[in-house]
Amino acid sequence: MSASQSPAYVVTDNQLKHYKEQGFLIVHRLYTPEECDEIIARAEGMVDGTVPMYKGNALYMEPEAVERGLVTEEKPSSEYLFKIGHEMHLTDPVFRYYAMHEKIADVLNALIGPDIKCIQSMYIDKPRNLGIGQPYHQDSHYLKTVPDTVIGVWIACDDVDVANGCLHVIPGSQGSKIYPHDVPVDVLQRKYFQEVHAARTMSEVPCILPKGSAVFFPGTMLHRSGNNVTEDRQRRAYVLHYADAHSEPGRAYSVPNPHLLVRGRQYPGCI
Ligand SMILES: O=C(O)CCC(=O)C(=O)O
Repeated sequence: MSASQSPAYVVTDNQLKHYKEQGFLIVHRLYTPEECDEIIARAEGMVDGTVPMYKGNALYMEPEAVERGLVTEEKPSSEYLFKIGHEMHLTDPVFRYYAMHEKIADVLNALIGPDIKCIQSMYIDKPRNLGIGQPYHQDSHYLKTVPDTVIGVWIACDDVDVANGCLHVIPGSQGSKIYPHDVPVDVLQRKYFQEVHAARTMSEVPCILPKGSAVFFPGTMLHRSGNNVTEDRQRRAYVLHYADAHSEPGRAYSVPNPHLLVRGRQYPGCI
C-alpha cells in the first residue's frame, strides 16, 4: 500500500484489545463470496486436472472416504477432497493473489507489524457427512520461527458452523507453552493429525462464520475443527500462515529468504 492509498481494512483498538486478551480476531467479509468461489473453482481445477499442480503441492483425499472405497488417492475427486497444500502461495497465481490480499496484509500489519511473510498455504475441505475434524493442536508445534511470530489466518469459503466442522478456539490459550502433541483419542483422526489431550478439559468457543469471514490467531493458540456431520454442506477453507519477516527460520533452508514477501521488507538471515 502506498502512503496515498487508504487501507483496505482498519483494525480498531477494541479488536486489538480482544486479540491480545482472547488470542483471536474475527474479520468479517475478508473475501467476498465471489472471491471464495474463485478459490473453490481453482482448487476443483487442481483436483480434476484442468489447473496445473505446481511444485511443492499435493492433493490429499479424505481418509475415511479412501477407507470406505469411495475414492482413491490415484483418482481424486473434489467430493472427497481433504486438503491441497502447502505451497500454493508460492506457485499458483490465484492462491498467491489471495494470500497477498490487501485486507489480510492490513490486519497483519496491525497484529505483527509491517514486514510480513507468508510461510504456508492450505486449502482444506471437509466433505459432507464424512469430513473428519482436526483435534486440538498448536500451529507453532509444526511451523517454527525464532522468535515465534507465527500467525494463522483461517478463511471460511462456505458458511461454517458446528454441524459442518467450523474452527473452535480456546480463548487465552495463546499465552501457553507448546504442549506435547500425541496420538489422537479418535482413531479416525490418526492418519494425519496429532492431539493436545490437555485441551479436552478447557473451555472452547466455536467460530461460526459466514462465507468469506476469517479468524486470525497466533501459532500458540489451541484450536481444533469439528467433523462435518451435515448431509449436504461442504466445509471448505483457505488456511494461511504468516510470520514477521524479521524472524529467523526454525530450520535450515538451502535458499536465503525462502518465504513469500507479502508486504514490507525482508532481512538477511531471516525467513
Ligand atoms: O480446517 C481445519 O479443519 C483445521 C485447520 C487447522 O486447524 C490448521 O490448519 O491448523
